[in-house]
Amino acid sequence: MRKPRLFGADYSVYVRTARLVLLEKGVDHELVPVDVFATGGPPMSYLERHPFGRIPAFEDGDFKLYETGAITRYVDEAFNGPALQPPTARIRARMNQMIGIADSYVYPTLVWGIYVEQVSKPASGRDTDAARLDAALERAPTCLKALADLSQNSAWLCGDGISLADLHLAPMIDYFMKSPVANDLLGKHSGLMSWWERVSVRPSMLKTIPTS
Ligand SMILES: N[C@@H](CCC(=O)N[C@@H](CS)C(=O)NCC(=O)O)C(=O)O
Repeated sequence: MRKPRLFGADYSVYVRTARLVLLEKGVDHELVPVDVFATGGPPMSYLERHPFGRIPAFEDGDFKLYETGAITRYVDEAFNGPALQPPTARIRARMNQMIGIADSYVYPTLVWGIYVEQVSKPASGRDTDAARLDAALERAPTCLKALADLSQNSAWLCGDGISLADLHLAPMIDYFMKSPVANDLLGKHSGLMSWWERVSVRPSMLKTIPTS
């Protein structure tokens, strides 16, 4: 039976996004462990799947793919299950815009700049890079305001139905929400806060809580 394989670790926001999409589509799949942060990096053989050594990578039969945005769109289009991309060009463009914002601004700012510097590094005995944290704290309001403005208080980020935008952003916001500044910053946008309360209890989110 067709059973795609996803390569990566459950701590990764991008692996989680791909898993969320597979789960929301109801696609039976296997998660093959690859730890990119292991001492010495991922196994050399993994570079054949992903020459940049990042996670996730994906395989559906003889079709191999890397880059989360490509994986999630492929899974949405190649498998049965609820459509996760809006049917109209403009709303789909909005969704792709939000995914671009997630990759270019939200991930480096809210995950690496704030969560990693303020929560993850101190928890593992490493020093916070104060300059990096300050820069992220300065940029965070712009990230959140952009998402709030574009989502316009709708139930999901692109309207009435859950889409790839929600599934790309939810794992990033989940790490961000563990930082002490998050509630105040997100609380300035009631629509986004309601979205977070809705998406964070989705069965797919609860099934993919990082264990490491
Ligand atoms: N552009 C890649 C980004 C994936 C990515 O950055 N994954 C992180 C884990 S969340 C990673 O592999 N980091 C390893 C590293 O930076 O060396 C995608 O969309 O899949």
